[in-house]
Amino acid sequence: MSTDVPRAQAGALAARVVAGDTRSVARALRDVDDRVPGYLDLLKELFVSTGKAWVVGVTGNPGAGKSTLTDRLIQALRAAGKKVGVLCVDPSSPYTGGAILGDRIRMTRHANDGGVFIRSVATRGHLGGLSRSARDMVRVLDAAGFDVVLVETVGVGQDELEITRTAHSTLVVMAPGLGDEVQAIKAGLLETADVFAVNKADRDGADATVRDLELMIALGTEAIVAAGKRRGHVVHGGVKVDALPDAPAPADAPPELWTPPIRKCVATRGEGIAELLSALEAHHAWVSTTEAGRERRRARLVEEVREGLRETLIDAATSALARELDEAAAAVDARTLDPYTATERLLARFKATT
Ligand SMILES: Nc1nc2c(ncn2[C@@H]2O[C@H](COP(=O)(O)OP(=O)(O)O)[C@@H](O)[C@H]2O)c(=O)[nH]1
Ligand SMILES: [Mg+2]
Repeated sequence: MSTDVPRAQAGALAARVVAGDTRSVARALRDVDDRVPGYLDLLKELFVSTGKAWVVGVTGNPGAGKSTLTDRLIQALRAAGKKVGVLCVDPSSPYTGGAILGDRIRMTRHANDGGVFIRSVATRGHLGGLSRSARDMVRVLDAAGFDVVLVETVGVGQDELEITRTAHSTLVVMAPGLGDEVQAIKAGLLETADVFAVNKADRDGADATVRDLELMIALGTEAIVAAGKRRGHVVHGGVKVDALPDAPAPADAPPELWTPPIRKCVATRGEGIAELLSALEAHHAWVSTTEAGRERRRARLVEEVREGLRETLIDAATSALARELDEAAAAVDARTLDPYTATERLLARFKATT
């Protein structure tokens, strides 16, 4: 689908999105997801109206209960008068949409609620990947005035972890008996998680899962604090944070280090949801008010600009130097030129053309 979105129309559409017009929000999300010509103009217009929504990522193994829990969170947030946008993101299955269909079925009770907007996103395989699409779509919902945007991923793969970097707060959903404990360590979930939900607490093994997590978190925190003392910073959520000159001992956790709380719940029965939401809200407060939280948000925007620059430069260089690039590659292949010199020469040529 490639409907054209001329510049002037982008401004008009942006205004309708900011006014909260549902149809325009749907249209804007589609344009951004499909990257129709002019979608960047739309995002440029919208950016000034963003930065207000609280973005919550929901990740965890398939079947852990993410969608059921998301449905409950929507319910609780609606009861508190919040407008909620939801993105269900599936990086694994481009067009089948099987998992996503299931996700949406679990949230149908909100279909007629104007304060809830649910949209599915599947991978389109374009450059920059799904995490960029997800980030841009979150911006549309943010600009449209949704107080909270929930981003549910299908699983916990590398793409999904990347997507959760869009979020201010990431909820990792575990369930007993899914082999989650091992998975958590493998996927680096400890660094990603801001809050853990141990769902299906109506089943055996929930307490064991909680204990495993507690142990992991305690060990992880000690390691992080120790590393931070050595290197002068602490690392959390993949972001370097400047530590206070005299970082306190692990026992009394430093304020710049968030320790993820664990909450048990039974999503199907709606048990433990209020407590889970409070834990998430506490994290939101931490992100919003502490220097470490501010640094984390700033670092992400800086990274976004860097990424954009990297892409733009690569595009410009490869199109300006198409012939030279081929020649250099052939020379390297023939061992008449080394790749280091090739890179230096290409850079020099590119600089000369600009
Ligand atoms: N026993 C039990 N089953 C649950 C609970 N939460 C979700 N389920 C079930 O687990 C299955 C997977 O849930 P779903 O929300 O689709 O998981 P997702 O793949 O992580 O989104 C469904 O059949 C749910 O009804 C729970 O708290 N207890
Ligand atoms: Mg799901």
